[in-house]
Amino acid sequence: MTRKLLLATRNQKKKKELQDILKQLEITIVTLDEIPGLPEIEEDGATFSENAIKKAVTTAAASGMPCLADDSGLVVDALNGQPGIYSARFAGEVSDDLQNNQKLQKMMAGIEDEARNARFVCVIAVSDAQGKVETVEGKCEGKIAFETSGEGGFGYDPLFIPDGFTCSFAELSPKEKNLISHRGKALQKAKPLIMELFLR
Ligand code: ITT
Repeated sequence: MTRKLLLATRNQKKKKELQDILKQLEITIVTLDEIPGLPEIEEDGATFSENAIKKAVTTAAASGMPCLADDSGLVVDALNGQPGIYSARFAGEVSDDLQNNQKLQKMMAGIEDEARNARFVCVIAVSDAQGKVETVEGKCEGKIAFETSGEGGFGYDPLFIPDGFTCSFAELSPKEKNLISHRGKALQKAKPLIMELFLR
């Protein structure tokens, strides 16, 4: 039997990270781009977990395939947890990474180094076509930099200095980022859930 898992994301850079981390599993990864006609999903949950579950369950039901969804974002202490679940559209409904980073930098202006703590959070939901769903979470603690640096990664990576490092996520290689990132940690926890899907 072919083991096929559908990744429910439209973010191409997130998709690449998920594919890289999952490539050790002996399963075929299929993405939304390969399956036309699947619904757009409104992310209207109040938590990362609600959004990840909605994306995974709705896509699994519509495609008839087991499905993995990621809801993630940056939680900044000095901004009372913003941008949080609104990370993708922080600077407006159609905002891009550059605009989101500029808004974050502006809101963090004048905040001292000791008060710049933040973390990336990633919730992964894994659902079968019948809607049986489980979630796991990964976090990566760090600080918001004063200036952007690096060209790699995506989203807020140029402004995020992970704990134990002096460079930003955007200056790490994909392999280095995946080893310590919120997504890398969540996916390590998700691996047994994924394998279990195919034993049912
Ligand atoms: P899908 O819902 O289609 O997966 P999305 O980009 O809308 O794509 P989310 O709603 O989960 O995904 O929002 C995630 C946002 O959080 C993302 O657009 C970035 O702004 C930020 N983010 C998440 N993980 C990140 C990472 O590893 N590095 C930098 N920014 C990240």
